[in-house]
Amino acid sequence: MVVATQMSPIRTEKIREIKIPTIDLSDKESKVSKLIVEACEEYGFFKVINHGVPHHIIKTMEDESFDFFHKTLPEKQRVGSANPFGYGNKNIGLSGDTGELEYLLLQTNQKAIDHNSKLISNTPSTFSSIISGYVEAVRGLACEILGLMANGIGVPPSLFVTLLTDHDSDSLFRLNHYPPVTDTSSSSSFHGGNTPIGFGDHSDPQILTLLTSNGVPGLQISLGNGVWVPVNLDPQAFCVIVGDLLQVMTNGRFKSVRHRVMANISSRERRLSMLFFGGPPPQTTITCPPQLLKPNKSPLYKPFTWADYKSHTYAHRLGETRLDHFKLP
Ligand code: GA4
Repeated sequence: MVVATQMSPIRTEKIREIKIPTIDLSDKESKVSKLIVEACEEYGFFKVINHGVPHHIIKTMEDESFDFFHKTLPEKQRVGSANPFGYGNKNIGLSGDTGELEYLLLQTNQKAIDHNSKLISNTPSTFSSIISGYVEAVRGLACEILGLMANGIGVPPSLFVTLLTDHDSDSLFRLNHYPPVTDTSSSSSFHGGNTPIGFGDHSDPQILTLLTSNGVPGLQISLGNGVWVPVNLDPQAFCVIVGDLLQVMTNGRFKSVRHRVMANISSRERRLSMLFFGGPPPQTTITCPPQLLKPNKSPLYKPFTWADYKSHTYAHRLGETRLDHFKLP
């Protein structure tokens, strides 16, 4: 059912309510792998509950994040401006994109965590162990989900899972803070619509993303053709977002879903989201393994390394469909 239409001088957008798949990972009776595969094929997006990441790990990370964002601007800027890693305020990426948010974007290796903890917190060793605890727990969940996906499509789990467990895996951690926007007339982030944007329409370049938030709304996923679906997320769940690399590795069977965050104009509360982006080691060649190529179906994309794809990503705007550049004729 279409419940609202936002008039836009540039494109017609419809907001639709659908039931986003919610998968209970503790349900050993159900065909969890099959449900995950169906969700990746249809939406490139699903929620997981009973995922095994202890609530206190999520809550402590959330509290630490709010502590950081409550600091003064000069204190936050001590982390260094996001280039692309560090503290960002309304600027996204390196090509001039903007949104109504502030964020921390960090690499997940221990050296980077230790270095940044000294700049972020007054108690760096405590902060470092909180962030490492969170990242490792969520990486574990990402590996479990990748293993279930692999099972569901009939390839050995190690084919996917080792990409995130490798010592050089290139995963990122991001904290996004969307404060309430009270004066929309001062926003420069309309992106052609009537409502300011928190984080513009894009797909994630990595393999998969795990997102949790404090329950304040804003996230929407695209069904294509200008139809957007709001995602209501309770803080006990994770959203799983298929990234561009997984789309290539499954030869287009799984969809890397476009998503966006509307600016926080409807709530007085602050929206916080915490995202783990699972990426492989930079020199990994990304291609569809032969066992996943269906008979009579040729590869859709030419092989490329993750390092190549990242350079391409950072040389372009947020909203671009980057995989088009790697499509085979
Ligand atoms: C989208 C997913 C992740 O948040 C991110 C983003 C990155 C950034 O903010 O630095 C990018 C964006 C993301 C895709 C296009 C480029 C790069 C901003 C941007 C304009 C950290 C990532 O890996 O790609």
